[in-house]
Amino acid sequence: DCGIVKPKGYNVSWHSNPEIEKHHFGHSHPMKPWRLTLAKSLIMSYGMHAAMDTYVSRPASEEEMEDFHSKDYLEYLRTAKVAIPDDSDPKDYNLGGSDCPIFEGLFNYCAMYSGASIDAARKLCNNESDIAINWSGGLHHAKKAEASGFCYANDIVLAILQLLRKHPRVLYVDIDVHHGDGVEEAFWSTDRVMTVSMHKYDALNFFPGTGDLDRTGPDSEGNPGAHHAVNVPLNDGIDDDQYTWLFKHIVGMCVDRFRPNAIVLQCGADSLAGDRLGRFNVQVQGHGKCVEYCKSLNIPLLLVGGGGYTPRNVARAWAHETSIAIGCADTIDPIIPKHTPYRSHFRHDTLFPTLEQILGDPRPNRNSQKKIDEIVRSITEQLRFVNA
Ligand code: ZLV
Ligand code: CA
Ligand code: ZN
Repeated sequence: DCGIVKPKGYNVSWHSNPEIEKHHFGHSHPMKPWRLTLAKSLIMSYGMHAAMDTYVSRPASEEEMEDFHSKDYLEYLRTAKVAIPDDSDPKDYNLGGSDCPIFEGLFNYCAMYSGASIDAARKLCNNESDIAINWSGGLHHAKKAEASGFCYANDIVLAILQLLRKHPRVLYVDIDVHHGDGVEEAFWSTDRVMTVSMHKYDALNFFPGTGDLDRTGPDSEGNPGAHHAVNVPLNDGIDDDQYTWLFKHIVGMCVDRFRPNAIVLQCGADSLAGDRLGRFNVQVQGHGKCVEYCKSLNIPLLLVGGGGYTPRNVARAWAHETSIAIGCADTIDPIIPKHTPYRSHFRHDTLFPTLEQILGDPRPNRNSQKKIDEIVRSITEQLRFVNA
């Protein structure tokens, strides 16, 4: 144990369920729920659980999931039969292809990660938590009646709907390398949720192909949602300095103009350097700075996971970010404790396995200062129309 204690007068809740980690999308599928086991192994071996209120989450009820999803889609999801993924014919609800295969226990998996996000949001609403964490959530592509990009139920939308029962305004921020299209679409026409996504953008060659700078909300000026979608389209290879500067600058402006009562941060770890599907050069430290900045705002904060396809780095990032939430990031030993289960998985890149991540082959940085300046100028202009 590393002598970590509960911060006084500050509550962090951690919502998880080992059942979730047992699900498999298929052997060649990049989404590995097992990465959650690895993250939990780090969090527990550092003794961080002692500093949090820990909850074994329960599955969401179908009724709770109907807050966003259609009855017929949920019915299909619940009864879908396991089959070999086949991309050759059009799918009902986009289910059963290679991105969104039908696997054993699929509905239970969805209900479990959704239940954890809903519970986490309720803890914030009751003032029982200052920060609530669900690393198994963050599945931002799912639509009302459609699976998309490894996401079947949108736990983020369900959690935000809980927060809106109490809070007038919720800010959603998404640092997954992919565009948070499902959450953006769900709240496209309301001024009660502002969505911000930073992502690799390439309309033709990178999933999902949406999220350009000029997609700011409904075009009709009378629509309350106008100007409430913020998109930060980036190119390959962005580094820690550029990324964290942009994050703080843009989220800072959004908070000033929108004055949110709660923040949901999707911490997709596929924005890290060396990710199997990602394109960025963000380090664990830079990724964590985004969490640290949101915490420093002193607004109820929900942290969810998301993408992340190099499991050892996903575990590093989410363990580091848990330590930021409980306030012990500066005091824990970066060398991973000897007794950590699966410790050998972290030996891959260094002699002593550490929490800090080592870059793989650095990707050339394709983000010019000129492009960064243009993004900031455009979003500054957009936010002049937002007045909360
Ligand atoms: O991290 O997929 O590019 C949140 C998240 O944001 C595609 N899908 C779709 C569009 C046409 N395709 C191709 C179908 C690919 C089928 C299987 C893979 C299998 C092996 C390795 C990589 C992929 C893959 N799929 C890479 N990118 C995709 C994307 C979906 C990305 C979802 C990101 C989810 C959890
Ligand atoms: Ca994103
Ligand atoms: Zn992603």
